[in-house]
Amino acid sequence: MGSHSHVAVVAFPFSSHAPKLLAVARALATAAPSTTFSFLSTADSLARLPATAAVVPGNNLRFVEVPTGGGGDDGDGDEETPLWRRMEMFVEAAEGGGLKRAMEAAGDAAGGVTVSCVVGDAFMSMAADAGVPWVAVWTGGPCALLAHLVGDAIREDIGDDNLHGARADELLTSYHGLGSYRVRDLPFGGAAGGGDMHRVMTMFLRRVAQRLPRAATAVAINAFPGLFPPDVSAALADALPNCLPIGPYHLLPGAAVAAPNDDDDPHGCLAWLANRPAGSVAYVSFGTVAAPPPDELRELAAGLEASGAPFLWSLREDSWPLLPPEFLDRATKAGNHDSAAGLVVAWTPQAAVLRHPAVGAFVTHSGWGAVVEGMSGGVPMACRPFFGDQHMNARAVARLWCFGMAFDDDGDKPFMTRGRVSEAVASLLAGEEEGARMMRARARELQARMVSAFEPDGGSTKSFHKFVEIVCARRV
Ligand code: U2F
Repeated sequence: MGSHSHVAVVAFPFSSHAPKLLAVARALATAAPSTTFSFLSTADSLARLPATAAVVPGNNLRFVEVPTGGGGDDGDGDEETPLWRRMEMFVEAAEGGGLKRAMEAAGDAAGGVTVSCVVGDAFMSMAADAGVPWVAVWTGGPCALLAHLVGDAIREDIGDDNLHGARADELLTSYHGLGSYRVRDLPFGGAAGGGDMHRVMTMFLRRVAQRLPRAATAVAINAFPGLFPPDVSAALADALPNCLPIGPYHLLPGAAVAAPNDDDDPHGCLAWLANRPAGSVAYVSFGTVAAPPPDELRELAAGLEASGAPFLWSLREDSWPLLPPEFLDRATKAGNHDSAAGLVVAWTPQAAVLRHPAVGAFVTHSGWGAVVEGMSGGVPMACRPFFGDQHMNARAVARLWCFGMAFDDDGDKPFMTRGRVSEAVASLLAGEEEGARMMRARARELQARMVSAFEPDGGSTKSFHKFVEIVCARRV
């Protein structure tokens, strides 16, 4: 580790990717105080990070803007341009020299110390051509990465349009590490935003799958060693150079941003939870992209009310008009008083919410961030997957780790019906049946394993040391 090395950490500035990369950047800067770290993202994505995001003990983390690729005012904050197109333009610009120029600018800003390693979101696979070692960070479900790595072979075998066809329930036993998953769980179908988003995501992920094995120096995954069965870890280790389970990223020492005030809990969720008994509240969130269709949203709302449990629901405001009439009034009125009903807000400090003792169940889209945050809170989950890795993640929650359940896709019925929701919530929170008790016990067990992974000789600690060594190695 030299006193003059300079590492660029490159974010993918959409959905929740940048905060996840920031957690890795902060942990690196904390672990290697004599190395300079430049965190590269678009102006808009940097502005969305907490005000204290760059504050680390060694004062060795700085933020550098990369172009949005939109030209003129067509920035990544431009709501007129669809998300898929903003992603496409951003990646095209980064591929076309934008990333290289931003790295040069970072070097100039660091007093002429050129970048000697790039740690980048795996989606920024053009970093492979930056002329310095590329250490990739995968933010999604590790098994989905495995599926993408052999995606072309699977597509040839099953056909792109057949995920829900005759072979939908077939187990992927002929693919190393994927034998617990069904064809229907594969991360290739659908995407929020329809056909164009699907096309763009498929293109990105194919490039990632081609470049990672050949060009990356190491690949970090957001899991702790031993979370997955040995065949999964072996398949990842075979396919990728230095595959390092250093996660969950949000638990790495130094990763969390210190909150100087209530900025990160503008709706007072933690204070609301403080008045609720332990394990009594259902927390509901579908992440930053997924949105249940209107009829399903109403079923979910009715199911939450029918469960009789207090609930905290993170729901983007554009969906509020879709809720049943008077639902919000009813929920908030009762929620303001005592134990009944709930609180609906546009944003929560989710990781802290899930660690709060009052939260006893999590209804989620099973994005990978949600899964590891649920685990770190020891909270059993009810999964309603939408697209990408979410089906595989839901399957793993319900069948591999058994700390939750997945709403089934019956084809004609919505995944979440009023009856299913109320039954799932009541059962996860306080069901006395064997299955429910087991899920709660498994959630606590996984939480404890996660804590041990970060002890001084724990698996994530050791992987992270190796990660730091690779990233900060002196290069001539
Ligand atoms: C995409 O994921 P999402 O952004 O939809 O979902 P998550 O991986 O679960 O991450 C969401 C993050 O946003 C935070 C939450 C997670 O860290 O704590 N958050 C919050 O703080 N407050 C809120 O009210 C709501 C969310 C994709 F859709 C997934 O399938 C992929 O697995 C994921 C990979 O990065 O990207």
